[in-house]
Amino acid sequence: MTQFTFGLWTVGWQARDPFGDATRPPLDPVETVHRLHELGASGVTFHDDDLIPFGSAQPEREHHIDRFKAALAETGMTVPMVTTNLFQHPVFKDGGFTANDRSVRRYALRKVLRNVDLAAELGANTYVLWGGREGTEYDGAKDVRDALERYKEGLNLLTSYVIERGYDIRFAIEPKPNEPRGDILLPTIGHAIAFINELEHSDRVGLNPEVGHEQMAGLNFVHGIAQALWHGKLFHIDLNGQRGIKFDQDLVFGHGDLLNAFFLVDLLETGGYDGPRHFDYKPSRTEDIEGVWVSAAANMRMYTLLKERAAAYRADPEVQAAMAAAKVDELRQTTLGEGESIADLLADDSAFEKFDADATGARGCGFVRLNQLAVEHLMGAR
Ligand code: GLT
Ligand code: MN
Ligand code: MN
Repeated sequence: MTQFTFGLWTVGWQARDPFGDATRPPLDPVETVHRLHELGASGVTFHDDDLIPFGSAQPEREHHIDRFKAALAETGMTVPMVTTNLFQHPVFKDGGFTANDRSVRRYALRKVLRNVDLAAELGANTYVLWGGREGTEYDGAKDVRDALERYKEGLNLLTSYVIERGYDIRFAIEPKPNEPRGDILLPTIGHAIAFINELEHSDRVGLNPEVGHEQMAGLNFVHGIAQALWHGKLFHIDLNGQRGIKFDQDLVFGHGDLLNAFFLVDLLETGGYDGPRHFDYKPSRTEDIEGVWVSAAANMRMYTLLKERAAAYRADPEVQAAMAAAKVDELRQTTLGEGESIADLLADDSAFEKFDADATGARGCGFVRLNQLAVEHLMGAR
């Protein structure tokens, strides 16, 4: 059974945007746990402030945690991932880990550490860091090299902390190119991977890529995920939909670039990712509370349909023949033979002197035929 999870902030979004007020009432996290469970989800995720309102006193804090735990126990829902809100309160207007103001950075770290303890208590093994406010509008406002040093310092402290405490927790950075900041640090999967390689305990740090965030930058999400898998860095994933290069839409999964979603599911199902299929979407502002649950169910239904169709695509003998004709599997063969040296390659005249580049260049690759078969499977036409 596919493990589907949702952030409390997704269905709980009241649809307040920069231009308009909320169109829906607040949702009680306890109700969210029950409703998502009924719909077939296996777990929930949250920011500290989604569960415990910012600034709550200790007894209040405990009350919120206790009734949430009771809902989890009643339903058997899990909490595989937890994260921190370092973007809402005005104190974080210039970021958390990379704010120019050092006291803000120290406060941000304390806020995260407190919530990491709660994450461990609830059995979460992934802790997401989305640095939406870590960035600038003006190039002179922040020295990016200093900001990256401070980001690194923050991550090194967090990994040391979980190791010291013996927590089974890994951190997952979530890249985004812009919004709410004009330019956000670690804007893409590629930037984040390069950054992770500079960290002290880099094995404890990976990625939580979001479909729409890469697509906002015009990038191919399937390629990004494939590279993250190749580096062993796909720790978690945020599934949703986005229609091209514009503001972050957070549509239902598959309601954006459907063909890319098809190949994404194919990759997740065959590429060795065994983490939760986590939906980070926003029920559109036009929907009422009933529409919220309809859209939540739609995410899981889309994933399941795409999974079925991707499996049928792979099992289709015509697809297998088209893949063979397109030499998809040949890319798995090493370019030099086993034990073959550069000297051997240089001595092989069939590789160069006798190689007919014109004839090979004239041969079609057959990729369109293969893609048409994929689209037909996706459409249910086969
Ligand atoms: C926020 C953001 C998401 C992140 C969440 C985790 S918060 O809603 O838009 O992409 O995953 O902090
Ligand atoms: Mn988003
Ligand atoms: Mn996200």
